[in-house]
Amino acid sequence: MTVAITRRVSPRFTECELTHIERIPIDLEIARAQHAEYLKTLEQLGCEVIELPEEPDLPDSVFVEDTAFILPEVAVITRPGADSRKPEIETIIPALAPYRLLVHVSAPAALDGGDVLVLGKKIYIGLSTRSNMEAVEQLNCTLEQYGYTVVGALLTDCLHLKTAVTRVDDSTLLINPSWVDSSHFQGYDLIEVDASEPFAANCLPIQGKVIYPTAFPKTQKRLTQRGYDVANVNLSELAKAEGAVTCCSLIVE
Ligand code: CIR
Repeated sequence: MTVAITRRVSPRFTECELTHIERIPIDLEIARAQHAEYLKTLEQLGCEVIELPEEPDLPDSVFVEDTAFILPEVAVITRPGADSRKPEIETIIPALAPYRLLVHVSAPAALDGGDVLVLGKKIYIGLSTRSNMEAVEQLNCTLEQYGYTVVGALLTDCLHLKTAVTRVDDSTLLINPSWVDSSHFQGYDLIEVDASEPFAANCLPIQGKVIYPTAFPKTQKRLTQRGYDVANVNLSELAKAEGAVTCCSLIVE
């Protein structure tokens, strides 16, 4: 059974962190309704959805992806780069403990889960405003015993590595080559986003389907033309907070 750990939208969601986009009004009720649809999609794809209670004082806490990443052997609890987000890990630790041995990164390392792209035994960390080389070094030490190599990848103009590139399947990545150097990913089949849809590189493959925003029809066509079966979700209000489809769940296979 695939488990998806999620968290309800905070009542203070409209006070979210923003780095690369302008603040525009967010409708909290629409954000909550869209989040509920996202959870329904996960359930329809066969996930057991765990919904953690809302965090009244943590605006970005719906974006649980940033608090951890999960490998077959262990789960790594991150140390989020934004101070407002550091307390988010406290309730993620007991939520993940039943599923995996937990390991941690510690200061001076900073790491958002959105910067972590796991491709087999190679783990890419986006060197962003949120994640640093100390995290790469610590993870290399911690995860070497399980056979992983951890490398940093420079980003330009986007929040997280997974804003710029995500896995579609074991051999295929969806990428915006303007935001991350595609030469990191030689050997993979790369699907480039349509140039008019720079935020289109974030997708969530689950149980043979690809959860994907309704906002990027041109890039979606590139996925469907290659035979991928897309499950659409409208996350327009969460996108105003710089969130996307991977950000709202922690997937435990
Ligand atoms: C932040 O700036 O931290 C949030 N407003 C957005 C986080 C999105 N998370 C993700 O892409 N993994």
